[in-house]
Amino acid sequence: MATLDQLARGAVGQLDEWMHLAMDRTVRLAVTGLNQSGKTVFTTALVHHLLHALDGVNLPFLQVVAEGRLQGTRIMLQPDMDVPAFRYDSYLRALLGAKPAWPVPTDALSEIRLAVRFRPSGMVSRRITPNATLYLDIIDYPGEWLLDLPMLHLSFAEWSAQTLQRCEEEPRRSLSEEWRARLAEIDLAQPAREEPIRILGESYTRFLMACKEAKVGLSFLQPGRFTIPGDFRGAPLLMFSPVPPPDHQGNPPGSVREELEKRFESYKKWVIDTFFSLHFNTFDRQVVLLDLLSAMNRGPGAFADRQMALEAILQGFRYGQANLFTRLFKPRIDKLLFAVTKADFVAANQHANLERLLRQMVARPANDAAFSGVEVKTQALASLRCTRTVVREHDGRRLSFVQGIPKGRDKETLLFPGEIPETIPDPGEWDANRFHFLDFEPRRPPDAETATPPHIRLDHALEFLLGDKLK
Ligand SMILES: Nc1nc2c(ncn2[C@@H]2O[C@H](COP(=O)(O)OP(=O)(O)O)[C@@H](O)[C@H]2O)c(=O)[nH]1
Ligand SMILES: [Mg+2]
Repeated sequence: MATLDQLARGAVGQLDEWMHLAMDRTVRLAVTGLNQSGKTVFTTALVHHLLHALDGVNLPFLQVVAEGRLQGTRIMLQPDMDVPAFRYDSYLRALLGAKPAWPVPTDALSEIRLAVRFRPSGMVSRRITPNATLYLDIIDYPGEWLLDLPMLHLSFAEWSAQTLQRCEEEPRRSLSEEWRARLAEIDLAQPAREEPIRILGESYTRFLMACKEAKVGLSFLQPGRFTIPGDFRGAPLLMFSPVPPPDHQGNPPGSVREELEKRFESYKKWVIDTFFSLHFNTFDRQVVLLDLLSAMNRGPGAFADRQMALEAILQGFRYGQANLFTRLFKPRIDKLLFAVTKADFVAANQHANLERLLRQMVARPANDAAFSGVEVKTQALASLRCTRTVVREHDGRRLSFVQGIPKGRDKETLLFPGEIPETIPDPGEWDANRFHFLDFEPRRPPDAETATPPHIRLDHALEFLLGDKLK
């Protein structure tokens, strides 16, 4: 039985929690983006720089640090028992090890909680609490899960028709051959049996995975969980496929077609219940990361597909409209950051154009969100800067190069990555290999034991996301 002392301590704990909530000192910051957009590295860097903010000069633009009010940051026990932990330690070990390596890719939601202690700047809050604590939960989740938003207001027949129509164009056309051959073979009116449905579902999943492969690099792949299944790999929910419209006999009860439709509907319901109601509704602030440069490497087709995927993802952040999303959920997100990651692929003088491109890509959702009172920022950043800009004369012109270790090599190389256009080029303006931005190996700073690794504008991002909560 609990002693009086324990009860009292419990009550104090609760009161403390309540005080924090009342004083608005808890923030749930969600980080999303498609596969490989840089979520894990961003979250790791964010945690690392906050933990080391007192050591040095790594976050000059974060006011609470610049004003000397930060007292320290600590990793806390995670609040949600049923959510995987964000493996900060192992990611950091990989990045800053003797032979630095990028973290192993992950494909599920994970979470980490920090407590940031600081001295409030205002007279009143200082009188109430000379020391304040901001509890910061950071949640990293796959952007692919948001790709399902447009499915939620489609019927199975509508979604099937749209998906099949997309398969009339290359590269989807060739990649979908095997799956479409199976569709042609299967009698959708026959009584449903597990095996043919599974074979069809697996074939459709293989098609999606082939579209996703690096050299094709398509992004608009629905259902999102088919490519990033998380815990539900192999469940019937993730085992269906779009189908052509029925002929005159319609949907006989108990048929394959009816079973597929049932799975589609339960997928929608499950996605809403598990992700949107359980997680998405609890986010206060959202970061959307975009790997614009790798998308440009893949050429106009893949780039346009990425833009379509982005539009779908951003439906979640289009407030103020009577869309399904706002009817289903009451989003409480009050700050939204769109960031192009890996800005260190290009020289510093190209960052302004990178930000311009980003602004064009997210103009509509950014405008809608801002109109509804959400604060929006767009910026370019590098969570872990792996190159430095070197300016050299070349044929009488001053050119900006980057110097770093390209992926797969072991020596520093000086490269001219090319220039970022001011606007998104029209499909006709992309000659073959117009863009060729290289990936880099993570670089260990020479004084890795003492110094924090370099970044680009991570402190600006932090000030935007948390500055007001650390006042
Ligand atoms: N040069 C550079 N590469 C980065 C940076 N952040 C991420 N990357 C690259 O992008 C890859 C994917 O990053 P990751 O954080 O795992 O992406 P996630 O799938 O969104 O979690 C990494 O393996 C790196 O190759 C960065 O700040 N600079
Ligand atoms: Mg990741």
